[in-house]
Amino acid sequence: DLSRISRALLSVSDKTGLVEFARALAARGVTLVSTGGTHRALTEAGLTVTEVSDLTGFPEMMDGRVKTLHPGVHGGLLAIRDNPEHQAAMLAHGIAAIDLLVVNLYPFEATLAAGKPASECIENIDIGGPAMIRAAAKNHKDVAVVVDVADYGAVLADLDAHDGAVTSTTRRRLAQKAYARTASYDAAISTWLAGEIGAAPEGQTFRALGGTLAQGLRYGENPHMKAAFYRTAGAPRPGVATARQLQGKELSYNNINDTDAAYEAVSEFDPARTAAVVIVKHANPCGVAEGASLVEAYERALLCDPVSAFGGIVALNRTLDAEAARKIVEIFTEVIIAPDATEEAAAIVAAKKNLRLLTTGGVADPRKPGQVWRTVAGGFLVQDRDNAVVDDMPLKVVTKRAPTEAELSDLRFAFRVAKHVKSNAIVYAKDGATVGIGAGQMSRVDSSRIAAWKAAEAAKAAGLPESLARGAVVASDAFFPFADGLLAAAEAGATAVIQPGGSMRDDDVIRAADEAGLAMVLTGHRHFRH
Ligand code: 93A
Repeated sequence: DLSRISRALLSVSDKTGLVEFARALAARGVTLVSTGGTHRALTEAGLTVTEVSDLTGFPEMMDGRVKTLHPGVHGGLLAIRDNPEHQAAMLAHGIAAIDLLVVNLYPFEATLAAGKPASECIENIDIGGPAMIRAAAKNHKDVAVVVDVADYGAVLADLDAHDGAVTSTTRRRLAQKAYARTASYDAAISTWLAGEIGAAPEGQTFRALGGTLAQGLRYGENPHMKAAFYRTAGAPRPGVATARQLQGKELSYNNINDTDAAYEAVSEFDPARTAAVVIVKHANPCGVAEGASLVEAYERALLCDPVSAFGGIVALNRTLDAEAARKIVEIFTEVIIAPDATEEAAAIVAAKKNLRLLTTGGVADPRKPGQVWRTVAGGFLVQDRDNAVVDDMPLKVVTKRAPTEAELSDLRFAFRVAKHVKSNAIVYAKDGATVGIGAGQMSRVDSSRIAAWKAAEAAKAAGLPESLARGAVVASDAFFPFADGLLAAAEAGATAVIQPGGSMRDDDVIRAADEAGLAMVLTGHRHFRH
């Protein structure tokens, strides 16, 4: 699996480390070939180097636009060494094998970043370089290709360890990196051109990120913003991107975003264990409940915040049945999403022409690893999806009083929901239903107050004398930095608390919990969601 390096072609714009690398290659008996500027740099350093025009029989021409685009170069890169016909062709046409290609491209990205005029950007679109890189990478069984100065050392180390050869492992790694480089290079050019011509996002730009266009959208989060919906490659996760829309208006940008939030949340509830419903508004759950049936779960979820639920997204973890459908269509709802729907349920929903009904074929696995990403100005962030599930966390009781079985079950429920509420998240729950949710506040104590206030409002709406927070449990997505948030919960009538722990003031918070007679468990896992 070793391939000996006899001849190397070097053609680099960034000449960092070039002379040292070339000298080290020459010292190991490698013949050097290079293009104009690279050739100049090497001969000035006293190295003996063949000019690429000797291989092609053509001078570099058209301002260097055509210098390596020739069978004398590409034949040497692409010929399969143990193929007799390829060998014969090389012999017939006087083509010499190239075993190592060292190329870094015209600095298109840097030229663009420097704010140079379009003509200069265009002149810095490398054609011959990517062509050679792709040729060498395709033929990595026989050829090593280096596109990054950082790999010079590794190649030399291979040559020394393997008697002047590069291993197949290294060649494959380098080939993968080579295609990644040409892909990102072309993506940069395409993105720039898209900006130049004011192309809609459905253009090439986003395809370069690995998505295929699922749907052009009327507009984005706001009507003045163009938008599109892309599907990424890879194992499909049951959810809004793969769902079948049985009826209703076309989904909007915000619908898709909210439906995703709702379905990811409801997928936390194993349909074999319980029916569950999540109602989402503005990407936050405003009611989540388990129930003996979907209709029961829906009614209990709705009770949490009937005002916000108006115009919401309803996600269910089991096949939508007629009973649940009948109840859901009673109020204005934007989207219903479920693993499936019975014929009768679909017919009931059909009475509401605009209401979208989506079926996914199953719930998503909350534990499944994956990546999520978001853009920042000038870049993007990638991270693992939060696949931590409270059932897998060893819960640590830190208060004098341990939670009762019923409290423990609600604590788990509340923490499961808190994972899907924007930080700072505070969730009150009772008997497997949320009764107050505080979301997205900049201070935890504000979220605590809002959640408690919501629980009081929900009681009023239901004509109940007492806040729904009374006798409920409470979950916090991250630790309480001070006792105040916890005290707000105790005041509202909560009896037990679940939170990650890990604050400098955990002792203060635990003491306050004990003084208020609360039971508290720590999960050791944080569920930030920003
Ligand atoms: O203008 S090109 O697209 N035409 C070519 O045939 C060609 N071959 C190599 N640019 C080409 N190159 C690029 O020239 C290489 O990718 C490298 O970035 C640069 C090195 O040129 P020099 O050795 O003259 O400095």
